[in-house]
Amino acid sequence: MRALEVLQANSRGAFTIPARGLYPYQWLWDSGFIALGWAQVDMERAWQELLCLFDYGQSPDGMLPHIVFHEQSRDYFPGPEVWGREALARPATSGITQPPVVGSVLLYLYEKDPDRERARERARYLFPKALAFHRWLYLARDPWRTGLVAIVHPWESGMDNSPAWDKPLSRVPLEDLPPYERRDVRHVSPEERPKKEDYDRYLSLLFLFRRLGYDPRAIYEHSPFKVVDVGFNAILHRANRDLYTLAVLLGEDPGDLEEWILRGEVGLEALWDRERGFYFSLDLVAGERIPVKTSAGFLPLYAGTPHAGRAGFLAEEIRRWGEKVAYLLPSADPESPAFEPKRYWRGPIWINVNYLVAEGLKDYGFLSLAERLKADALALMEREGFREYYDPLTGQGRGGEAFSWSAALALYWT
Ligand code: 2M8
Repeated sequence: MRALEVLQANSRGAFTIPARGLYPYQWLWDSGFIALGWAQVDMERAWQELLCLFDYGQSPDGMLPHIVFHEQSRDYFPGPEVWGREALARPATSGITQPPVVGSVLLYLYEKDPDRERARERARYLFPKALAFHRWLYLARDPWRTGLVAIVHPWESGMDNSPAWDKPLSRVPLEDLPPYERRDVRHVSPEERPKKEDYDRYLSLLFLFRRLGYDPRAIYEHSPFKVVDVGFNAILHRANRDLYTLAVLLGEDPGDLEEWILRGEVGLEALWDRERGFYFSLDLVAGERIPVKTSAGFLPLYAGTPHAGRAGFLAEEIRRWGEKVAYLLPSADPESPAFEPKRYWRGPIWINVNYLVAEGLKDYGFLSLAERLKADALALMEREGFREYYDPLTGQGRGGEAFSWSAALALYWT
């Protein structure tokens, strides 16, 4: 299947599912990457992707959920009945969020659209909604105004079973869970997915949040998993900068963006570990750094916060990882004992991360390394098709097939 055919096959009118069977709804950060793909072939469809997300997904307090359950499906667990957030007039949604790439995608669409009237009209409509989402993130997840927001569930990082979450997740008490049946392992081999222990804890957190009525304040206070994810915050910082640019272009009031940018820069740079020369996430419950090297640690390049010296360290580290694998960029340090080249976010290559890190490397002038991340991603997709992820040692495609954000980013790059 060609890249555009993948998007067309996964399109459900105004939104695009990540993959048939495995992920039958609209996911938050997937839709951002997918809109970048639509923008190469059908600008109106790209705008629809974001409009659909905000119009149907956003709650009155600004929150954007990680899944909008537009349709009924028996393919996915946990579905809307497990989350228990059915709304009257809108589709049901999940009760947690995901990395905020949409602000950056909004600026991209605004700049790319040749129909300037449509671009202005759509951007003016979506800008305050994107701003409200960021305001919600700071209110709900940074009550102490540190400049960094917390995630309360591994699913919020988008990198679900990242080895960085092993320790903080192990502290989550197991609920007396009702019997449940995973559906992901009907579509994909269990060796390529999170383990049962992980799912038990993912669900324990879900049921806790549900009992708390999804009240953001109660969740922040009581969640036994509370982490400052370097990847999430890097993406948020870049989106703040991009929304600020958009505000200036549109002549809109930038609200608190300037303050968030200033505080975010200080916050992100505080995640740098001088001894180990890497950016690490913070476990807020234990009050300690999580010294586990994953690809999220390179995302400050995309945020644009490191000074040249630190950026150089990161580029060197990527080159070192590159000597241990056939293709870049593995999602976890290939030398670490936690590295599993086939298992989801514990080693495989993800096309969206290659895109984000390559953008950052380009901004810092590491052009040949940026080119390698892009070339490796394109070579893998050419050889194996648009898979969800790829084994960095053999290049073998893994996880879902005909995967939307892979196809979308191939369109973006070619
Ligand atoms: C994966 O996560 C979902 C939960 O959100 C799952 O495994 O059920 C992750 O790779 C996530 O980053 C992605 O957005 C989602 C849909 O592609 O799948």
